[in-house]
Amino acid sequence: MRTLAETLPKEELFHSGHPLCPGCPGGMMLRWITKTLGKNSICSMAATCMALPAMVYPHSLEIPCLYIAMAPSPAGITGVSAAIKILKRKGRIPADRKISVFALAGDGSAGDIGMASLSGAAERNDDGIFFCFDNEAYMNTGIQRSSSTPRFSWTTSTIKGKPEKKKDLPRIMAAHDIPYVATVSVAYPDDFVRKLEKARDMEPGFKYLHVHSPCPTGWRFPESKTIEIARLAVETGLWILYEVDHGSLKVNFRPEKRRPIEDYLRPQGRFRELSQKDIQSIQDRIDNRWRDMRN
Ligand SMILES: Cc1ncc(C[n+]2csc(CCOP(=O)(O)OP(=O)(O)O)c2C)c(N)n1
Repeated sequence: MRTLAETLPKEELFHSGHPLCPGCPGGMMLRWITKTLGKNSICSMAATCMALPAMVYPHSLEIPCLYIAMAPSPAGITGVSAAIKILKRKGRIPADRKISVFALAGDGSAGDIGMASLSGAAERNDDGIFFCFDNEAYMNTGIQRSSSTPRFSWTTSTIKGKPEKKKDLPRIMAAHDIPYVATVSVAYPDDFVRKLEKARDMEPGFKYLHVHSPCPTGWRFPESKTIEIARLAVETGLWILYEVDHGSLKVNFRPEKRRPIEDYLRPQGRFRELSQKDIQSIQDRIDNRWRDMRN
């Protein structure tokens, strides 16, 4: 079987020297996205850590980007894909040219500030791929809690741990009945790229990919451990890799024996204050969720 490195184009459209933090999973994600979607793509970029390679000079992202406010990155998909349609109709660009339109936003944009815009673009089934880079807080402005921050997690605005639960954005997006929703992880690149290729090659419509993105800076773990933490999230069953293809749900990876959630929580400084009771309550939630995912 060919490895991912053999399958993807050699050409790099995301370059080294970028301003992302050491150990940031966003660098890997941007490489896979740009290699899979190619030069003929346009990004609608919200204010997020991911915008830094696109806007800080010299740019490390070699594809056209609209750098727009936090809320309207999904509306960027709407506008750009409508413009492409009109330009094709007028013959200004070849009708058969495949141009991938995508939006990139953090969990704060996608789940909080831009949620109405995201829901609107999904309900209209506008043509593009939306990536939620979920590092579970507003990282770019100093690690403030978002609706995607998990319960009990330390952030600079929840210094005693966040009392509320994490919003389940992929499930909310699946409820929009769009052609494709998938959860992905930077520790599973083959699964990531396969799902992205599927979204790219599908009929026009709104596709949503939710990227679990461990952040060494905000989650308080050493920068060499990003992939390890990402893998532990999947092996403990906390982060479930699944896809909803035209309404049909499929779990893509079922750990043979789920590791205890403590293995994932303990290496992260943001969960340092958790009691055994808190840990057990997280374990119970995971067990319940897997019961729902039996089929
Ligand atoms: C409406 C609005 N509020 C606040 C900001 C300031 N701001 C810029 S980036 C950012 C953090 C974004 O967090 P998230 O969307 O989770 O992405 P991350 O930085 O974690 O990648 C904030 C709050 C903004 N640009 N616009």
